[in-house]
Amino acid sequence: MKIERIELSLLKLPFVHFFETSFGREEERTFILVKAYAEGICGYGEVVAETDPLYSYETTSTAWLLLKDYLIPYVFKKSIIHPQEFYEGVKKYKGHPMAKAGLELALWDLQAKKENHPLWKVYGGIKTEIPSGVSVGIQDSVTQLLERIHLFLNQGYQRIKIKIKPGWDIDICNEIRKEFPDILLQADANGAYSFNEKEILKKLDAFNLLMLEQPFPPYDLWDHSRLQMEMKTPLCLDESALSADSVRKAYEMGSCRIINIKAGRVGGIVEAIKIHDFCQENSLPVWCGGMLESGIGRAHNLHLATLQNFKFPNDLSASKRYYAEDLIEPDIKISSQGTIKVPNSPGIGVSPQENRIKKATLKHEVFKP
Ligand code: OSB
Ligand code: MG
Repeated sequence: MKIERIELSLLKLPFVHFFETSFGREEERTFILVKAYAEGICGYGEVVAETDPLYSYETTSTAWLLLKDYLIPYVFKKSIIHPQEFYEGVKKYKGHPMAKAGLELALWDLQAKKENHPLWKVYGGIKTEIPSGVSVGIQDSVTQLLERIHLFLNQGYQRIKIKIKPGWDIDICNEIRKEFPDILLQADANGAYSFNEKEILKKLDAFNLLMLEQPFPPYDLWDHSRLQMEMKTPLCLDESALSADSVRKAYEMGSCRIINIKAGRVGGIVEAIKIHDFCQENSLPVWCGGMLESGIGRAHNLHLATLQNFKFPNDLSASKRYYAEDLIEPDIKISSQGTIKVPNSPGIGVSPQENRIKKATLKHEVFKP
């Protein structure tokens, strides 16, 4: 398929409720939307890089630069391009997985639309409904946090993930367990602890957590493996699970017992599937993380989560949990059983709304061969 045009848009969407992690509080999401056109079809992808380099070194500006100067020119240089080919071809450029993933996702959507199949069928998924969990940020008070947990449980979410940081950890888990002794509960530190704070983390073993996500900073595998030896709670890697190769090393070192897969973090669907397959062969369960994507990125995540080894509720919540008006129709809904139906129309299977995209656009650029 010859790509005739690629468009980048920088969009800003306000959250319905602020989202606070150990990095700080965000009131809105700014991200890059990628559109790739061929034969009258448009494929959509989303770059998960944020405005500031807090989750990883990438930002919306670095991703825009990589796309403009390297990744888009590569696509135009090749006259026929399959996402797999794109993955192989841009490997030579070091790093910048989020920029690569955004364009690869657009090529996957395009490919699936051309084959007239929903994405999940194109890459071999097996599920039609995805178990849904919700990631609850740090709140102004424990009361507010408990209220939000109540709200989400009433909406049907199968598990609650809370964000922790030094000072918002043990006491918070204690309060939650007093109110909700039996819910599926997990904690995500986004790398906020250092190894010399491990005695605090070990206290989390008292709360029967499903997992503890990324206690130590990104890129680390060694300290995670030392902590896992001393904790019964399974550790899960997010920021440190950078590629199939780093996941293999994490497995061999015993750095975790669970892997959070995000196509954006690892450079796209091809790498995400490699991680999935490696984990499946080695009995390491995975689940699908999120980066507060718009409905476009989230639809991609839903398709990915249809693969067999996704074994836990995912950070895939309903549109209205994030945005007053999502970019797609129909919006993503959660059933009373706490699941989300995988769209079955071709490609991502949902319809991006051009009028809403336009309204949210801060910057736009069109690229042609
Ligand atoms: O660590 O999983 C994370 C959002 C932005 C950046 C990092 C993370 C998150 C979330 C939100 O936890 C998950 C979601 O999209 O629902
Ligand atoms: Mg995380």
